Amino acid sequence: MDSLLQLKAEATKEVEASKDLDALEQVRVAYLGKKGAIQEKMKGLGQMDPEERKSYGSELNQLKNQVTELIEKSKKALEKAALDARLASESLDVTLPARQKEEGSVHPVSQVIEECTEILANQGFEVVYGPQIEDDFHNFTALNIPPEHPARQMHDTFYFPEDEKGERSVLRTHTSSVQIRYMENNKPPYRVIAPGRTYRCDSDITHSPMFHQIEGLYIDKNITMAHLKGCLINFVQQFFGVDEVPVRFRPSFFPFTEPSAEMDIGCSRAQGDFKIGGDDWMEILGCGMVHPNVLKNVGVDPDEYQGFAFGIGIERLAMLKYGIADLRTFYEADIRWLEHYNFAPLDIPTLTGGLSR
Ligand code: 2NM
Repeated sequence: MDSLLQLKAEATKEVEASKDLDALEQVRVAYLGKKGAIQEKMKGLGQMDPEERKSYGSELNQLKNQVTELIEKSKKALEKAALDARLASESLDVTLPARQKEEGSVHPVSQVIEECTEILANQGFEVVYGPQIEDDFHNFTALNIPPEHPARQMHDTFYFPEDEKGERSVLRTHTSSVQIRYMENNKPPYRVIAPGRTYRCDSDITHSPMFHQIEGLYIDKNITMAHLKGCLINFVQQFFGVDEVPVRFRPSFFPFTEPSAEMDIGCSRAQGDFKIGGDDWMEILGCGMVHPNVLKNVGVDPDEYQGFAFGIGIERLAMLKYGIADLRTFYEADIRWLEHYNFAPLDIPTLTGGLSR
């Protein structure tokens, strides 16, 4: 009996000395395990006479239950202590400053498309879109571009392989094709702009095989070159944010307009710096009165309707307005470059998104 009391005293001492769950488990194995001290004593029961076995067995069982209870209690206490320690060490310091939220910014190409769209939408132009893969008719033929025209040649245009009908699709070389589609499907009068990607087989420091355009078209019964000039002068004044932008219109040639012109703005360029105003001229867009053949090709009577069209290169405009020196940087997808321009994302639906159909 004394040895059981001693065993209980030792077990109690060892349980109390267990500072963590691992140590406690070792104590449990030492006393209650298959080869533990209590189990060993159980084995001795067989050699005892019945009377002794009964009382000793009962004492032993009681001891076993007591030690089990002791260990369970200690286990709960240790688990709680471990959880408390974790809660204390992992607590949140709500007084720490918030981590900076990373926000995206708008690419200069998107920014300029939005700026142009806003200005022209205020002049009543509606935004339209069309496919980037075009057929020969919408990209060339309807625009009065003859079969032998150099723009159609392999080295200027990206052609797809011939289809079953022997026809070759192209990556559109301008967004005029969008306006052709619009005119086919709508009745004049109309005023539309078509922004988007365009492709030409050209790649050097000033040319990218993919670039962006915004083309405008205004058709009604009495639209003249005066409206064209008014529209574009107003456009550049708003775009560059100055009241007096010197402009000039130089005669030019496009198969889809007659007469055709190029618009220059007066500027000064000193040591790579660009300023509006000065004795220098910089070409910024092409324009003209839509050729009667183009109107006929889309089912509009040129004796009843006429109007103007223009085409603007977005990258060129962005380079002028924001002082971007190298065209190639537009397509490098360098986050640092984007952060440098840092155009804030609009949190209202953009005009380009909001006005499209
Ligand atoms: C330019 C210059 C002049 C143009 C013509 C048309 C259409 F479809 F109406 F015929 N859209 N855009 C045009 C006219 C484009 O880009 C330099």
